Amino acid sequence: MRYAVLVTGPAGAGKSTFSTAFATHLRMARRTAHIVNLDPAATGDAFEYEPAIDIRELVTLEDVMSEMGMGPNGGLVYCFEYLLQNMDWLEDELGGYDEDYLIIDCPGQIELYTHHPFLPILARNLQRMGIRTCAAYLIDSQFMEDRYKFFSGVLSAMSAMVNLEIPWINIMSKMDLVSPSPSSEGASEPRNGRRTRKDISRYLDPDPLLLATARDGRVENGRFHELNRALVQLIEDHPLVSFLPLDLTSTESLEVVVSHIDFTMQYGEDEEPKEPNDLDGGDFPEVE
Ligand SMILES: Nc1nc2c(ncn2[C@@H]2O[C@H](COP(=O)(O)OP(=O)(O)O)[C@@H](O)[C@H]2O)c(=O)[nH]1
Ligand SMILES: [Mg+2]
Repeated sequence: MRYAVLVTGPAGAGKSTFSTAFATHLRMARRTAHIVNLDPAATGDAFEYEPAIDIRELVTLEDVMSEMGMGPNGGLVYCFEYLLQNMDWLEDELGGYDEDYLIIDCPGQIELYTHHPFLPILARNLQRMGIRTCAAYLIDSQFMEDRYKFFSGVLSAMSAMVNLEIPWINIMSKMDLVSPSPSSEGASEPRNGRRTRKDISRYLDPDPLLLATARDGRVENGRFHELNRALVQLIEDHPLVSFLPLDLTSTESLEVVVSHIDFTMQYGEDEEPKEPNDLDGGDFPEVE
């Protein structure tokens, strides 16, 4: 059985960094892992080691822009359409990998997740090739600095999730940047600009009331009140999205995320289905 994880999410979320750490982790556990780069705009030094398969061998954004006279956004869409028309190229490239774990590092154009059929078509093709596929959607922990930005991230994750009909997990990346303050544990609001565990858990398991309450004591803009209320209702009625915290400075945190991905794909079909380690996300326990 072959496995593939689509590593998705907006630009700068940490997809390439996570893909590399994930591959290194699997290799250290003596599992064969290969990185597949599907970002035609990735710069040469984006990876610590060479991707096994690289869309840039088929098409690069640079060439499309210079040869077709396209801008970066149109150029990217052209690149994906070109890849979809050349699925046999990908199939040939993938043909050499048996019994393996493919980590597919996707580009960050948000349109790809919300509007464009690229990822659903790609996922269907992988499944047709007999590759068991799941997706991980990353958002940057820095989104928690701005509730509106955070909820726009939540809504993008939801939209991507309903478009892509495969098993899915959401990851809050770069948790090393938001270590909770040990002295104010249990308090509900950040103190001295530091976040508390309870505060963080309201984001990992998104609490729609964060949207409804004013921040920094400022009065909410009345025009958006109704819209925010509708969004609160939507998220309450469809609690589809919660985030696993990922702190790449902690091996344990990476292990928890990997065990969830393994569980999502039921990795190792001959074994008993495994329960993921530490369902509550390790360092950031849920609160009632
Ligand atoms: N502090 C911190 N920075 C990170 C982490 N992961 C990625 N970054 C930084 O975030 C930026 C974007 O990362 P990259 O992996 O290229 O994001 P991508 O566009 O989603 O592939 C880079 O400057 C990385 O060094 C992390 O876990 N912690
Ligand atoms: Mg990248």
